[in-house]
Amino acid sequence: MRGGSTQMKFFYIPGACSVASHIALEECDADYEGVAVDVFRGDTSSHEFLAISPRGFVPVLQTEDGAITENTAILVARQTG
Ligand SMILES: N[C@@H](CCC(=O)N[C@@H](CS)C(=O)NCC(=O)O)C(=O)O
Repeated sequence: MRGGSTQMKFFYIPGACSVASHIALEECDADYEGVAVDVFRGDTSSHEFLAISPRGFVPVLQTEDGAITENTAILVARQTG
């Protein structure tokens, strides 16, 4: 993971379905910061997280153009963008 002011943030739960998008980000050498979400601590129902992901789910890829949720959408966005 590398630094940078327009760096994307990727919210994931280790070992959860977000691993599909996580692998894709690594495979395409994307410039992003990984943010591990602790579901057992209640992170997915925190106000901060719900402001980013209103359904309270990972994965979320936060970009300068907004947040992308759903593995499929993230995979397509990385493939086409
Ligand atoms: N269809 C969604 C599924 C998202 C989903 O179910 N995420 C789960 C982890 S696999 C989650 O964030 N759960 C958090 C919770 O239940 O609080 C996708 O593929 O992105």
